[in-house]
Amino acid sequence: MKITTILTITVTLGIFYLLSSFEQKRIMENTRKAEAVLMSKSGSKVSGKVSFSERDGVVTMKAMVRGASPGDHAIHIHVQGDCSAEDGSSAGGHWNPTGEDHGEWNSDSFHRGDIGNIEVGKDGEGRISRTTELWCIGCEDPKKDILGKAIIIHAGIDDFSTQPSGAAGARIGCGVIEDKRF
Ligand SMILES: [Cu+2]
Ligand SMILES: [Zn+2]
Repeated sequence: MKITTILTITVTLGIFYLLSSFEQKRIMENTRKAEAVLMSKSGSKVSGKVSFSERDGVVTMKAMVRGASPGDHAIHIHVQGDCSAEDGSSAGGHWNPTGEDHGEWNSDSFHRGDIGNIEVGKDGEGRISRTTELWCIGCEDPKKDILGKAIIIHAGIDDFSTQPSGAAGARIGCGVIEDKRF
């Protein structure tokens, strides 16, 4: 191989490496992350984690629940980031910064905390994900900012119609949404 060919390949690879590390850095700097670690409430055995990441104005949520009974369980963002009460009541009502009625996610009227229902299998595990421009992580717009709120998992199903909270029953899991800087 000619020396010029080797040089050309080396320089090209070097440039690719630099560009990809710049791109990596750009993505890291433009990504914010938050997380809620779920603790059991009302005598349940629920655990799990809800992670959020925001990039270019879009928030992606991934929730994982363990130790719940098989079937659908309501999952919401509640307004107070306080899981201290044994029944989860300290988390307050649904996060509803736009003053709408309770409802199904992305319907005509819904709370910004109305994530929906998480389907739990026979093994007690369930997952749900959401991608939205309606939330942000620490942007200080009170209509969008999810930091410092609480994730609540309920014993029952959200019927999407009963006011103000979908008749979802007891609170069996709770976690505060906290900033997670890398
Ligand atoms: Cu709830
Ligand atoms: Zn609601």
